[in-house]
Amino acid sequence: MSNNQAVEYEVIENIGIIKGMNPPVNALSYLVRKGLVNTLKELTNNQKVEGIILIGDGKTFFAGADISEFGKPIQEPDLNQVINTFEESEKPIVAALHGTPLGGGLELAMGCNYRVALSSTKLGLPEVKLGIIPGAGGTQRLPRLAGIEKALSMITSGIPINTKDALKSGVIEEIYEDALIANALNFIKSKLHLERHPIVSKTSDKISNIDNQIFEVFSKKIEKKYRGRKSPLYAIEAVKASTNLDFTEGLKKERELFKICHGSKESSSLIHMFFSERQALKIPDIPKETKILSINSAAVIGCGTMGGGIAMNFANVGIPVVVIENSQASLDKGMKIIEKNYLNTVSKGRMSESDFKNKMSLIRGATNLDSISSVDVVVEAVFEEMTLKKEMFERIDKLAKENCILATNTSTLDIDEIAESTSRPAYVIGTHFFSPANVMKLLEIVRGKNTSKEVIASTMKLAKNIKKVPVLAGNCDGFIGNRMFHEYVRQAHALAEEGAKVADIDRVIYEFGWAMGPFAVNDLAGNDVGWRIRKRHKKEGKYDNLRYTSTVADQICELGRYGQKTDRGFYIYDTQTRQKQIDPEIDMMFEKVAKEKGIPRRNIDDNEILHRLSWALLNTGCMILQEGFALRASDIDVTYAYGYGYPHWRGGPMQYGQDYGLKKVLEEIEGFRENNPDMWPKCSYLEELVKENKKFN
Ligand code: 3H9
Repeated sequence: MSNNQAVEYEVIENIGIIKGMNPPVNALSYLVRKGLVNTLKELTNNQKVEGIILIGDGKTFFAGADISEFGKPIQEPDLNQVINTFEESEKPIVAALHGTPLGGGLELAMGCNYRVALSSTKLGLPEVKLGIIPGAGGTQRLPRLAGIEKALSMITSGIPINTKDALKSGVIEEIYEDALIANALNFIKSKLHLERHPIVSKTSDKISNIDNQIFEVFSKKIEKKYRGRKSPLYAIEAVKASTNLDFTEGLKKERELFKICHGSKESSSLIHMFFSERQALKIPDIPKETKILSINSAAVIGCGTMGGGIAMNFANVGIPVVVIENSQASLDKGMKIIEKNYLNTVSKGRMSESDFKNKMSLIRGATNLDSISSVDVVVEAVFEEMTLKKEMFERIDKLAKENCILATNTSTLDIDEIAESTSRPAYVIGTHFFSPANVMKLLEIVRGKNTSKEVIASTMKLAKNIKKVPVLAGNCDGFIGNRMFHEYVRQAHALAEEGAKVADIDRVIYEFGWAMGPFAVNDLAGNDVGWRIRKRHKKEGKYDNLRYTSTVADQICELGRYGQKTDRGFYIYDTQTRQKQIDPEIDMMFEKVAKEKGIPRRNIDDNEILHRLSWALLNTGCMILQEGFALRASDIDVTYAYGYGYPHWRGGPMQYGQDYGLKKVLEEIEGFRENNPDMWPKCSYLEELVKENKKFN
């Protein structure tokens, strides 16, 4: 029987079953909330019904509040009202969980008398990932069910737990391998004889006599991870309220803190990031029904730092992969590094010994290119040098089977030129992995002019399968990420030449929330990488007339100061601890170069440092959009958050500028342009947006 489109119910013998019908994830949108309350009322009035099962149709139990409703006026009943109605039900209710009961979904389940689950279920309160805190009783009910420590850990990390853990912590009462409804029916029937059923909000044994120190310990523990962020701290405060206020007052406190978070930039930025990441998967000219090539085996050519990391991605999801090197010695060295990386994870307790063995067994080494002949995808990860890559693709073309995707891992090189060295450019695509490739989430996928839609769609799908966040880029020098980064680094050097200290530039960027400042990043990645690219640019006659040409960056490379790997770069590094130390000599080098170039030196404040670096990214991002090398501004934000250590909670470089006000951004850029015309190319796309008072996309 149907109640409304979003919630249905049926009665089997003496049990009513309420079913959420809101695909794809049963988000608790207005119609669902209304449907839940109405359905419960009907089942309460139905004399035949003695107990109730709450379940979600499709792939999951309710995966949380409907995030797309955030920021709009809430239509009643709100989620707290729904949960109260369920908690006050005179007939016992069991929440039968599967998929991902997250956020408001888990909060609703905790408002039921019992919870049972399929073994594959993942339960969690991920609200901090959206810059909010659980706002429908999660901070008050979870501590009562699972204890303070578990609640703090789940709520501040946002990471879902598995059912074994949930059972042990008291969040659920039973686990089933299959037949969820049949098992839930038996479960609730076995409880009908009881006079009273547990109500989470009425219990208090797990929240009594708590030493307040635990909250300080947790605040300290998360300080580094959530640098600059507020919601995780508010979450701790809300959980603390569960121990020193009664349930109703605790809920009020939670509401108050939820509202503060809900209206924050932190939250709007993280929600922007959530939807942007999913939007990036949608390619307007590639229909949903495009054929996807199945990928069951892979080859990676080159087992250096990148190749090894790339191979691990395949093994991690059970795809057998052959890694190929040109000598046994290089292969052995590469395989040893892969093994060491996995063993590191084992030693941290994040991987079992058998899992390690299983992953290693999926990675096979070879020194002969013939090994690629049967695989579904080849990722070439040899040295970043065009002649070498072209030679390699000529050989790959001769050996790879029909329909094999031929991917090149490059950060800047022309995909079309590489594709031309094969007889099948439609199958050639760029896959720009970020180092360390087994850790970094971003995968910049670069379409050449001849890459087929099938190959693009299949590579996007593959990226998701290997747990990457893919962004599609066009084939321009540096694609999206590095083309922008190049301008950002150039700007950092200009600032240093004009008088800002290297350490101050890095400090401002770090304090803004980036993982590292531009100079520290270059030291980590290796200053020789950019040096090589600049030499290539020079050879190609690019950027010849520019006043700022990263002179000091070239000079330190000439001195062999490649960065962390040589213990010296823009900083000096302790060989053992990797601790960095400021080297005044570097600032003196910038001063000397400024003198030679006739650049006047002055004091530059933090605000100018931040804005020049931020708008250098934004202006270049706008150029990339104007030229069609990125599909949307939000794709650029995803690129920066997942590949460059940009703080997610600032929304990405484009969103940050938009929040600041594009008109003000443009005015500042025009001011900077007066001093440095060649650093601030005019971008008509940005100018038009401002003129027409429009936003990105
Ligand atoms: C909350 O509950 C607050 C409460 O404490 C208090 C309230 C008062 N809402 O990720 P997918 C869309 S906060 C709206 O590709 P998967 C998503 O945009 C919420 N839409 O699937 C996508 O749309 P499209 C706490 C949502 O299988 C489609 O569903 N909950 C929501 O890879 C498929 O998503 C969360 O934070 C939503 N809540 O992963 C859970 N969730 O197809 C957030 C998804 O148009 N969600 N969509 O691009 C997730 O983590 C994953 O989506 C999930 C499924 C693991 C559930």
